[in-house]
Amino acid sequence: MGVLNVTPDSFFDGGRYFDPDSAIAHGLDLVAEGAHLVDVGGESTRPGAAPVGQDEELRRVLPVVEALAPYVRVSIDTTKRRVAEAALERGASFVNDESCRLAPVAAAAGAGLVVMHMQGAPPDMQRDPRYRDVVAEVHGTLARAAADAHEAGVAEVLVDPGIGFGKTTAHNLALLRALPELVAAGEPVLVGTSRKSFIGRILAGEGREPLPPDSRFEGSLATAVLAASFGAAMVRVHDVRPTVHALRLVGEPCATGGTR
Ligand code: PMM
Repeated sequence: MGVLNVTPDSFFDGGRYFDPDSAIAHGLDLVAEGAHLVDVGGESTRPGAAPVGQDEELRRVLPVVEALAPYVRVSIDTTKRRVAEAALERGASFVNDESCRLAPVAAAAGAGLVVMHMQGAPPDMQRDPRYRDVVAEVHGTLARAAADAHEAGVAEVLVDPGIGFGKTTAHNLALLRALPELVAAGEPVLVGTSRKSFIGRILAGEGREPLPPDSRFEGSLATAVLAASFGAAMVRVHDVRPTVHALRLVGEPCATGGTR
């Protein structure tokens, strides 16, 4: 899944693809680089981001969804019902639902659905996230959300532990280590670690300023490889070409039985 944020303020690609023409061109590049799905978002969910009104979000995403849909599966990354509905009318076929409230919308359109775990909401979710048992709580919430989505009539559901959404570095690492258990629960798993701050924190070391998003590529690739080798069905990334190349190597020895 290639990330395409049509926003001025997303933490990594914010402002790069804010006008529709550059967003569409970048989306087509992601397809050429091997993305199976392009995730179009019009509202940043970085911690502390300002909310965006519905009309503005529609204005940002709809031309991009419409232009890309003939070439690739498009998912709409939104928490707003009307934005999801309008994007599905314009050709999107997946809803990336961080709010876990949009299953009926996906079901009505025959679309796929990502259900993602988030504790709190972007304005303050990183203030002091706490869990008694992060793995049990996140996995339990996702199992219920996936069951509800199937019940609502969605056939294709992906579950996503929501790395960085109301989680400390320790919570994120625990969830990554527990991916084999989440995979074993039976729903296909999506993981989004790309360029996130826990990578910058780990690379900088204890007590130092996290490395900035521009310096988190290798860490992102490492976590994508880890997620895929733990059985994740999809990874959500900004850097599609190198990730596709790396994941081809993860799949190859198993797929061929190691021919060389
Ligand atoms: N992360 C971001 C946005 N949307 N959706 C899913 N399903 N999973 C994620 O991990 C996720 C997401 C934040 O990253 P961005 O600002 O680069 O889009």
